[in-house]
Order: sequence, then structure tokens, then C-alpha cells
Amino acid sequence: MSQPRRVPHCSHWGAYDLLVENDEIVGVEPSPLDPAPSPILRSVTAWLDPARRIKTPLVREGWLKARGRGGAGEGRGRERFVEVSWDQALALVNEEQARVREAHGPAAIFSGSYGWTSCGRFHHAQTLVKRWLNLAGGFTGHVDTYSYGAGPVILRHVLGGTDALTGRGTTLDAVARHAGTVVIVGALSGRTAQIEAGGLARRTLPRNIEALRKSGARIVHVSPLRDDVPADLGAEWWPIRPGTDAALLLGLAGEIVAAGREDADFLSRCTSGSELLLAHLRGEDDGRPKTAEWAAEITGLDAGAIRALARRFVETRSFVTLSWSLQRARFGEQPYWAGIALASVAGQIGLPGGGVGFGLGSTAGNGGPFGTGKAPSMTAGRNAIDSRIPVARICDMLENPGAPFTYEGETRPYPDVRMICWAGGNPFHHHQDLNRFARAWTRPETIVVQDPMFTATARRADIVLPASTSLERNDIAATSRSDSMIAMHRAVTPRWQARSDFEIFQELAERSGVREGFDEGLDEMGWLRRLYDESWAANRETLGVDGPSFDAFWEQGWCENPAREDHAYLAGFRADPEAEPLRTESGRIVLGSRTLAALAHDDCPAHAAWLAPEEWLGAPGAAERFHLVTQQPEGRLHSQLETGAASRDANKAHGREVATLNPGDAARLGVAEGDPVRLSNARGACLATARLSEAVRPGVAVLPTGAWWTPEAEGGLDLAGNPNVLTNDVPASAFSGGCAAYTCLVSVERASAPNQDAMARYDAEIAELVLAR
Ligand SMILES: Nc1nc2c(c(=O)[nH]1)N[C@H]1C(S)=C(S)[C@@H](COP(=O)(O)OP(=O)(O)OC[C@H]3O[C@@H](n4cnc5c(=O)[nH]c(N)nc54)[C@H](O)[C@@H]3O)O[C@H]1N2
Ligand SMILES: Nc1nc2c(c(=O)[nH]1)N[C@H]1C(S)=C(S)[C@@H](COP(=O)(O)OP(=O)(O)OC[C@H]3O[C@@H](n4cnc5c(=O)[nH]c(N)nc54)[C@H](O)[C@@H]3O)O[C@H]1N2
Ligand SMILES: [Mo]
Repeated sequence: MSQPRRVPHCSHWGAYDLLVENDEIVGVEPSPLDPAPSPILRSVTAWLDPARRIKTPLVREGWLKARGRGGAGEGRGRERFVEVSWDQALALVNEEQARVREAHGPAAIFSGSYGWTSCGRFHHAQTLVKRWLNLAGGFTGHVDTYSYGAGPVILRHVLGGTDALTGRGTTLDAVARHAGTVVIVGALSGRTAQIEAGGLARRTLPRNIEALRKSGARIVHVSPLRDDVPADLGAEWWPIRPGTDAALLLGLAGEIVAAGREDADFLSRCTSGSELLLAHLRGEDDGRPKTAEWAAEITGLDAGAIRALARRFVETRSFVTLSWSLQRARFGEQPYWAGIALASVAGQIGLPGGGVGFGLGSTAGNGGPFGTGKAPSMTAGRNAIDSRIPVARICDMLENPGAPFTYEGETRPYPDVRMICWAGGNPFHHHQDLNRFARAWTRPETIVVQDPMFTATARRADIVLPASTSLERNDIAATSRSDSMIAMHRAVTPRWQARSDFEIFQELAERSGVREGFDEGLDEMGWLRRLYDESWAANRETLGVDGPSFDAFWEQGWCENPAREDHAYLAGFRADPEAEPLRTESGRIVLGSRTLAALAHDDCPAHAAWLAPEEWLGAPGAAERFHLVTQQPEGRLHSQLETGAASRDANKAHGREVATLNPGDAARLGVAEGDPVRLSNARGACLATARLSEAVRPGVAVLPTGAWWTPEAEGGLDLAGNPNVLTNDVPASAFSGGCAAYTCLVSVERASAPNQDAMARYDAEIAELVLAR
């Protein structure tokens, strides 16, 4: 009997070994380096599931017929596909790119192409599509991400950069060592810390949670969901009304100021515009002092507890961390700015283990050691044109060509997009208000989608290109939020007619006459060697450290990357603000903004403020409705491996997504555990299977993202439970244009629908879609 071959590999959900026999994966074993491997490893073989893979290049029938005659977009998602050869498919893509560029200019080609394609840094689809189009005339791209839009925009303005959000802020080990009070707003959870963009080998959240638990610090957890932190952390749960965190944080700051306990020295040395903020906290501008009672009324929390926490926040070393989710909301800038305001008023910023942080635990590496060297990555090159939108404004762009939009104080017109090239993302997973988005999606003349899987986005394309998965090619996993690089060996040969992302764009570059610039004469292994060697050359130069040779790294399967921990964000600035000024309008932390005062956006004022969103539990008529929390799914990464074992176990029941309700609410609705429920609002409706849990605040419903959109008919009831048929496609504000998925009210009722497997229905539908050649 032959032994299976052991192959090192990695995904965004961690490093692992694949056991391979006769070109099949027969086992998956977590990396021995990882103290907390992700259960999603159990789903990895679902990448090779024939029911869900795109097997050959495809072209939509109606598009082939109507090409150039317009109006053909109506057939997207309804019409069948014809199998074509790679040669035919790539010739069509190349002709369309050239036609649209010449007829309408390169800005008419949208290749924002957002998405979490494979963690490999070389076959990175989003980078490669841009690399091709940059060489071939340019394109309209995007800024920021769905993960964070409002957050980085306000942080750049207030703190002069995004380090505190991207994993280069105060680290959790320092918080555990020094802090006496820790306020966790949102989550600090192993659920999201399964994932790191680019993959990592060792998870550090479990040891930091353990250190925090043992530290004796008082831990207050502010969230509509109790299980957003591990039960053994010993945190006190404050079940806040969703979307009201800015009021809590301003109430805490207001109490500190009312008691005369603000750190006047810190405010005068290290901040600007504090007089504007303090006047707001005292109610001098609006007649409403920001007291504990004021905050309690909005948040649904206890005023006495808020006042006591405010006192403690100035009496001990204190740290407040806010999850990325907080800013994925209408006025999402405000809780972040209010967190900075609180930490500034208390004079905690820049002290060891004190101050404020963003997104700790939102991914595995954020709050853990961060890389100090260079992580290998492919480059997209430079765009010949300056055309881009805030990433989540895509539907507005498609609906309103030529209309103005604002971003960071600038006003620009939306481009008139005629062609979309999407590689490595799933907008019919990630975008809000999918029924509206599907209508806007009919407008472009040509849509090309490149993915291994027959996603809801691929179903709505004109030209579909089957990419291989990372299992079918060689790559390197690495990220600036980790202390390791991991070799991703090819485990199996490419399935069906799939080609690697690099090969596909190399061929397109050839047809556009820019191949030399695209591949620089190197093949896959040539590039991996080069990206790896370039990183260590940079590390030698900047840090004086060297790593193993590429061959030794490839053979061993991983290597250490220089990293540091025990970091206090802005310590140097605090010590000498003149010597280390921030890149803000004042060189200091901006608590009152001249820029925002001049912009006069009514949804992003000149100081941190609580603004009542259009949809929240305090809105008129909200009493009978639920605030919908569309959190990241426990058992998968977004929509990836939706039918895999981990996703089915953690997120599905009776063949559809699970929605969690408070038992009291469920009793009122006549809903029992396991019942089908219908969630709906004016934007859409979906089915889910009810789960009941005391860990959910009354008035809140939880439906994680990622179920594959399976509408009964286009625009109709979604059978799978994709929450983005319900979410609101509005900008966080005119300042950032960020995604506001978390601002959403829904109705919930018991559904009469029979229990039917939505995943099986999806598979049957795509099997019907393809006409064999
Ligand atoms: N309501 C709501 N919506 C949300 C969120 C929320 O909190 N609430 N969160 C948002 C966030 S934070 C994010 S990041 C987005 C995520 O949105 P996406 O990143 O778009 O979601 P994924 O499902 O990860 O999509 C990745 C796609 O890449 C494909 N892929 C994988 N490997 C390869 C490859 O090697 N090559 C190619 N070409 N393709 C590959 C996968 O099959 C999949 O279709 O969703 C956002 N949407
Ligand atoms: N397993 C798994 N992990 C993931 C991902 C995945 O798809 N699957 N995706 C990864 C990606 S791309 C990203 S960007 C990160 C996202 O990381 P996060 O944004 O931190 O994760 P979420 O699950 O969206 O939200 C965390 C929690 O915030 C709480 N929350 C929501 N609204 C409010 C509010 O108004 N106030 C308060 N106080 N709390 C609120 C919810 O209870 C929710 O469970 O996760 C990453 N990790
Ligand atoms: Mo994200």
C-alpha cells in the first residue's frame, strides 16, 4: 500500500497539510504550528465538488445573439449558457475590452472586482485582473473594502492613518498586561479570528483571551449578542441596541467631563478641536448634555452602570476596542470617532495597554503579532487613468452614470460603465439590497466573471471563465498581520478545463499585446521565487534579517517572518507630539474638525456625534420589527464552501440558513426551534430555519451572510436565507460612502413553507443552465 503524499497548503482559514492519493485529496490535517485550527478545514474538499464547479468556459446565449445591439442584459440570470473553447472565450473578452475602451474610454470598464479570492499572494485574481487592465489602457477601480469603508476614512482624518484598524495598533498582549478596564464593543471572538486575509500559521487570540481572563481586568462586553466573546472570558454583558454605540461612548465621555475628570493636559497637547467636542458633551450646542441618562435612553442600557464605568475609565488603565462591524453601518464613522473621543478625554491614548483599537479579533492576526518586514505579494502596477468609486457604491454607479458622488471631501461624477470584469469576488454575496443590485446589473453591455465556482454572480455573467482553485496550483500565503509565510503546494491537477488566474490573464495580456509587461518572462514557479526573494532582500535591507533560501522554504513548507508584539499605539506621539506629528489637519488627534465643518455633511458632522439612523429599534414603528445582525458565518468564509461540512454543521438546518432569535420574541411570534421563518422588509424576503437563544438581545435577529442566493423567481422570495436581500444599500455617510449593511430592520414571521433543501435546488438549477457544445 502506498502512503498518501503530504502537501503543505494554506487558506484564509489557516495552514494545513493535504493528504493526496491518485490525484485525489484523501485527508486534511491542521498545521502542527496552529494551537486553534479552524473547523472550516473539514470543508476543503468541497472546492472539488463537481455540482458547483464551472467546468468549461461559457457564453450566455442571449449575449451571443444580441452582441452590440443593447438591451441584452435583461437575460442575465435567466438564460442558458453555451460551452465554448478557451480560445473563443478569451477572444471574446479581448475584443470586448478593446471595443469598449475605444468606443467609451477605459473608465467604461469596471474592474473594482472586490473579493476574497484565494489567500495565495501570486494567483491573486483581483490583483491580476488589474495588472492586465493597467497595461491594456486602464479601468475604473474602487477604494476601501466591504470590511471597512467608514472606519479608515474617519481614522485617516482623525488619527492620520489606519494602523489602529489594520492590525498595527495596540496589541492584545499589551492590553492583557497593563489594562485594568477593557471595554469590548462588538466582538472579540474565535468565530471571526478563524480567518486572516492572506492566511496565517499560528492563531494567538486564544492565548491573549486567556491572558486577559487571568489579568483580573474588569471586562465589559457591549453587543446585542452575548456569544460575541468566549464564555470563559468572564465579561459582563451589556446587551446594547444595535447602532447606538456612539451614544454610549459619548455618554461615558460626557460623564467624565461633567465630573471635571477629563485629562486637560492630554487634550491640549495631543488633540485639536477639543473645545467643539467638549461643548457638545456639555450640551452647549444642542441643549442636551451627554449624560449617562441620555445614553441609557438611546442604548437601552443602565444609567448607573454607565456612570460607574465612566469613573472607572479614568481611574484605571483603560482600553476600548471596537469591532469592524460597528462601522459597517449608517453613520459608521461615529462610533469610531466617539471611541477615540472617549480615550482622548480619559487621556489613555499612547499609554501601554491603554487607549483605543479597532477590529481586534475581527481577523485572526488583528491584535496579535504584526509583521515588521515585507510579505510577498504580486503588484497590479499603475492605472493609466484616475477613475474609482468607494467600493460599496457600485449599484449607485450602475444606476446613475454621470451623477456626482462624494468621497473624503472630493466630488466626482460616476463613470458610465459598459463592461464589468470580475475575478475572485462574489458581489451577489457581498452587496446589499440584492434585488435592486440585480436590476442595476442588467445595464452594462458585457459582464465577465472568473471564478472556480458557479456562484450567483457567475450565473449572472455573459462570459464565464473557470479558474482553478488554490489546490490546483502553487502559491505563497503571507500577510502583514502574521509572523509566518506558508508554501502552498499544488495538491491535484486542474479539474475539468480550469486554468489558473495567472494563465488566464497572461493569455489575455498576450492578446492585448502586453504580455511582456504582464509576466516579465517568468512562469508560476519563477514568480514565486522572485516574490519570496524580493521580500527577504527588503528585510535584509530594512531590518538586517535574512530568511531561508526559497528552496529550503518550499521544502519545509513555511518560514518565520519578522514580527513584533507588545505594542503601544501612538506612544511616541504622546511623548512628543511636536517631534512625531500625525498626518491630520492639525498634526494632532482631531476631535473637532475644520475640514468636516467646511464640508457641512449633515451625516458626518465636525465632531463625534450620535445620529439616529433611518432604521434602528428606536425608530417610529420599529416596535414590531427586528434589528437584523448579518454577522460573518461561523462555518465558512463568506459564501465560500457553502455546501461544505463545517458550513452545514454550524449554519444550516433543514437545508437552509439558520436565523437566531431570542426565545421570548419567538414565543410571541409562535415560532419554535427548527421552524421555517420568513424575514422580510420593503427590499425583499427570505426563508430561514429558526434557532432560539438567550444569547441574543430581544428585538434582534441574527442571520449570518453567505447563503447562495436562490430566489424562487428573479426578485422573489430567497429560499436559501441570503440576508443581503434584506439589507440596505445606503452609504455610511457622504464622507466615506462605506457599506452600511448593519443598519437594517426586518419583520419576522413563521413561514408555512415546507422544509426543502435550498442547496440541492441551487445545484439542480445550475445543472440546467449549461448547454453542452
Ligand atoms: N449583509 C452583510 N453583507 C456583507 C458583510 C456583512 O457583514 N453583512 N460583510 C462584507 C464583508 S466584510 C466582505 S469582506 C464581503 C465578502 O465578499 P466576497 O469576498 O465577495 O465573498 P466570498 O464569498 O469570499 O467571494 C470570494 C469569491 O472568490 C472565489 N474564489 C476563490 N478562490 C478563487 C481563485 O483562486 N480564483 C478566482 N478567480 N476566484 C476564487 C470564490 O469561489 C468566491 O466566489 O462581504 C460583505 N458583505
Ligand atoms: N468564520 C468567519 N470569520 C470571518 C469571516 C467569515 O466570513 N467567516 N469574514 C472575515 C472578514 S472579511 C471580516 S471583514 C471580519 C469581520 O469582522 P467583524 O466585523 O468583527 O465581524 P461580524 O461578525 O460582522 O460582527 C461582529 C459582531 O458585531 C456585533 N454587532 C453588530 N452590530 C453591532 C452594533 O451596532 N453594536 C455592537 N456593539 N455590536 C454590534 C454583532 O453581534 C456581530 O456578531 O471577519 C472575518 N472573519
Ligand atoms: Mo471583510
